[in-house]
Amino acid sequence: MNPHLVLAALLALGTIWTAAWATILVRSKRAIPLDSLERSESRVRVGLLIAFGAVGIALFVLSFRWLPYRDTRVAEFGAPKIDVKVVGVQWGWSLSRDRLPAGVPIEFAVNSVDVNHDFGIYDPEGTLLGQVQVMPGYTNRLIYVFRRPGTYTIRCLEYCGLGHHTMIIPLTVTAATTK
Ligand SMILES: [Cu+2]
Repeated sequence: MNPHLVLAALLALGTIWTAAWATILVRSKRAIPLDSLERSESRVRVGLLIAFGAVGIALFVLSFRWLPYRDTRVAEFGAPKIDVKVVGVQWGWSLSRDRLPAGVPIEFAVNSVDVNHDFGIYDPEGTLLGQVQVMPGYTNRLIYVFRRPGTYTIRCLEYCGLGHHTMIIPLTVTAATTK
């Protein structure tokens, strides 16, 4: 998500919030009978509650398309054409293949044989492209399409013991489609 959009949304919500409370403050200075003041304040509170609830629910629903779950990844990248089995172990990675073609949806099926790890893929410039939790007894899935060939890097992103920092291996992405 564009960080400037997030900032703009936060500023807009903050402005509305501040304006709403400023309005309440200004109105509360008028000498009006206490019971009618309480009634109007409670009306404002209920109105604000409904308004912010509606905005929150709308943002929650709109954010579904960014969820990194399998169905949203398939919708974004297409059905995976290559499966790669990944096993994390203290302290290393085992991949069923370490040469992959660019431009093809790839599904990494990720598992651990001991403790929790985290499977992170970095591009040749060191930017994190995607990651999933690596858990014993559960296969987590990450679908990704490499846009260009190069030497990518897999790193463990969850501290998993003394040798955690050694869980780094290269991943070669080739231009040609090799199955
Ligand atoms: Cu680790």
